[in-house]
Amino acid sequence: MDMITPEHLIRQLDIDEQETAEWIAALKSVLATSGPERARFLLSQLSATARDAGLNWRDARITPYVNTIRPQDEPAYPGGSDALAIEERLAGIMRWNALAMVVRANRAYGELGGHIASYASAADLFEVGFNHFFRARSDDFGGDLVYFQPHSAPGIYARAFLEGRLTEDNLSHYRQEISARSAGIQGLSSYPHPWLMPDFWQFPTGSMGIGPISAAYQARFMRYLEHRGMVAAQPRKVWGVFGDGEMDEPESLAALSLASREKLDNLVFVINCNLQRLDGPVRGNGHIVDELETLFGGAGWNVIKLLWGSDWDPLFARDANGELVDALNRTVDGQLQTFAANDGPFNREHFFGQSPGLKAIGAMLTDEEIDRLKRGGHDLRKIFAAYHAATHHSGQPTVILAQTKKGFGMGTAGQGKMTTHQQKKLEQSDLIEFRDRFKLPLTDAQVENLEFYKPAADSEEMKHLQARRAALGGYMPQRAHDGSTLPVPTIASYATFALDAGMKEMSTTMALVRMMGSLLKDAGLGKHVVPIVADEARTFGMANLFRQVGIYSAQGQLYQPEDIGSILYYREAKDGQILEEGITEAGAISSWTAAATSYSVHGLPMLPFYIYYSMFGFQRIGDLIWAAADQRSRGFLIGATSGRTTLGGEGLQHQDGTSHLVSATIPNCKSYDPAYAYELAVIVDDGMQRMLQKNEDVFYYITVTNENEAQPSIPANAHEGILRGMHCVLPREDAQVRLLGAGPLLKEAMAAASLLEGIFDVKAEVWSVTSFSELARNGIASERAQRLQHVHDKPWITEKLQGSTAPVIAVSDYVRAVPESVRAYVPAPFVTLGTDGFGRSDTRAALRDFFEVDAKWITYTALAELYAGKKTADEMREIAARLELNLDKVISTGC
Ligand SMILES: Cc1ncc(C[n+]2csc(CCOP(=O)(O)OP(=O)(O)O)c2C)c(N)n1
Repeated sequence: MDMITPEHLIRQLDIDEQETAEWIAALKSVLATSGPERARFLLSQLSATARDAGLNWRDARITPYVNTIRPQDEPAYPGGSDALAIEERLAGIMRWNALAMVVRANRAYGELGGHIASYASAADLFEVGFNHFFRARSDDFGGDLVYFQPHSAPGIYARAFLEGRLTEDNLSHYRQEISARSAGIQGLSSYPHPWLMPDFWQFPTGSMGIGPISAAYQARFMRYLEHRGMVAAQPRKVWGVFGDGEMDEPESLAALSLASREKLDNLVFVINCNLQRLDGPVRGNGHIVDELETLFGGAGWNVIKLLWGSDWDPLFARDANGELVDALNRTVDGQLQTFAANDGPFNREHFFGQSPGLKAIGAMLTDEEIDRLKRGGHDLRKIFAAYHAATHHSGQPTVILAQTKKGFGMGTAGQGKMTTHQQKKLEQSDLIEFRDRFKLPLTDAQVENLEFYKPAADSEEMKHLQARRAALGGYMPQRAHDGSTLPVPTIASYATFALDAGMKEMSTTMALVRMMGSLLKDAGLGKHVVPIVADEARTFGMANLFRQVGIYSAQGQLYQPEDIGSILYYREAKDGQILEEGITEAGAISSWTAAATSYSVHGLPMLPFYIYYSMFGFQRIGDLIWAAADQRSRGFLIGATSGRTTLGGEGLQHQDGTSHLVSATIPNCKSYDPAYAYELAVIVDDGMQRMLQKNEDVFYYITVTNENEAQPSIPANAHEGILRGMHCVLPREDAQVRLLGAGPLLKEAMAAASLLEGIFDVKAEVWSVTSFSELARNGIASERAQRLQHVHDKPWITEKLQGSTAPVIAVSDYVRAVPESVRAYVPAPFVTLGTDGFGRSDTRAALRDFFEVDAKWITYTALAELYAGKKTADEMREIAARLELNLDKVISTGC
């Protein structure tokens, strides 16, 4: 324990202790006589003087390793010591039931997994929240929102069991959702998943990092709704309880400056600093709490350290010369973990045994008392004080760094053990120890059988628990879906220009922005539309919206914009409608998710359009989109500047050839790659009908491009095909080949049809494929229905292509796997062309030649299929020569 730390160095540097003491005494006297304001003023004057003298001094951001809130500043505990005692008993019961749930499941099926140690460390943090702070939504209050640490889910179920919301049957089916369902029971999902428990969980947090960033943007979206007058301004809070290990995820820290910049005092993070993650200590050789204090404090958050329980207060009171604080400052987390894993005598010897002064402090306690010394996050009184301070703090978000013990109460079996994270089995002796530790009224046999424990309804505990929740507005978590709808404008009101385009030139991006501009003006729907961008509004031609609906800014606009004279000036406003997130796709999608779930979270449907560079969507932030899907989001994701060969010059890291492959894997995401503005209009209309009118839990991914082209008007009877994935745009009854063109490459297919006819006298039919994934899903469903139920409905694509064996050539601006997904349902020879490989920067024409997806390559491919076995290699070379194609191109797949 002989470590050189800053505190050691400070002591060595203190060449005049007498002088130091005088300065400190002077400050204390100012504090006592003139108060903290005056003290703060004097300190900043001193700081300014030091700066002027060139001292280059800055206060360290790390405060001593003690509680921020002093005992004398703690508020009284509501209900006094009686309530405290009941709540401690309740926390013990929650712990037991959570533990029993996990151990039971694993006794029966060893593969189910689950966690005991995380909730064991977090139980008190949750319980104080549930008993005193987390307010449910009611008729006149919007409710607080809580993001729960995912692997603490068993504890949340345990509470719902006591509240009467879950039954023993539910608890017995923890992590057995499928078998539960076949028994007519709601199983309990491993982690918070609204998709699986739609009446219970609100926010999926199972993927580390998603919870923190989502919570921050959720708090910001709440403000956005308030500032725009969409919901009443109420003192609601967004709480997030997260792990200290989880803070290493970049997303966890990504929104810290947003939260402080926007003064989100409706946001409280509680970081459960049990000092351990899965493999071992989070910062074995340092203090994670100090590191987080620096990070959050530096970002402008109000930081509350909640490190030690009330039983430490008398020890600190005895610590006149700071030896105890000094020892805590010096004890790194790895060592604190060892202390947690060992008993009183060990701690007496190795912690209090470090110096005579510490020994004397340790002598105030028995070994048993040393063993039971609580960390702050296990002391209801201290937790209450921290939460109380957080909820009364204004102007800044608050983080509570709550020090706990991982596996608290799991005794020698698990507390503070390196391996405790994954422990899901306990010996009988450990279970008995746990029972005794938390004074649970269970017999040995009940313990052996892992029986769930629920006190009688008229017991003190149950009455208190119910009364507290009633006082806080009801149970939590609870996910609402009240079925409110929004009026969907007629398609003619915003998209006539696209439906009757009459070969007018425009890109699909322009068409989308124009539709959105009209939707924003709609009297009924308009104010519910939320345009979201990550610093690309100008790229997508959205600058006109700056002026039209304004950019949301909590502070309004404190400057005169340089372009004030222009009609499209950069207008920021407190009631602005656009969420301009800056360069953070992760942040922008978090805003989108908040808006896309507002129908449930706030009972207020919104319609978000997040428009972004398609390459920086599913590829970059796919997991956040997966979480949005779990959360039953409803809205539009618009992948702009899409298409590997359509984006042109931007090159390898910008050209997206894969997003449709990923989006197709998300069950409730409907993906479209439209070619024409009228297709886009039909898809947007369908999306609004399904999401806003029929309340379907789906969302839409639509790729649009920046390539200008002549837009035809909508042909008759195209509607169903557009939505189901393909419709015919160039019918030919006696077609010798069929060309399926998707998105921007439809025009190449159309040009190929002309070449085939004009040069080679081959008749080609052309189909516009708006969605390979919808076609494939339909194919999979039909195939299964045939196999299992002998239902012989043909897939849409089969139905459309049957009756001919003419070869089918499909071309997409995405990798070939996208069109390949429909191969099984094509009743004719089938060839796919796509853009596999790395992108390049060049013109569209050069890229399409390079990837072999342009009109000439489509033509050649169609002829190669048509003439297979009929023409020699030389004859095919001749054809290629006529098309000016080089069949010996060295690079054929873009690699
Ligand atoms: C993105 C992601 N990576 C990894 C995991 C697996 N995982 C689940 S919990 C956990 C450790 C969490 O440690 P911490 O945040 O400190 O919480 P504790 O359990 O210690 O309270 C890990 C690695 C995950 N769920 N998500």
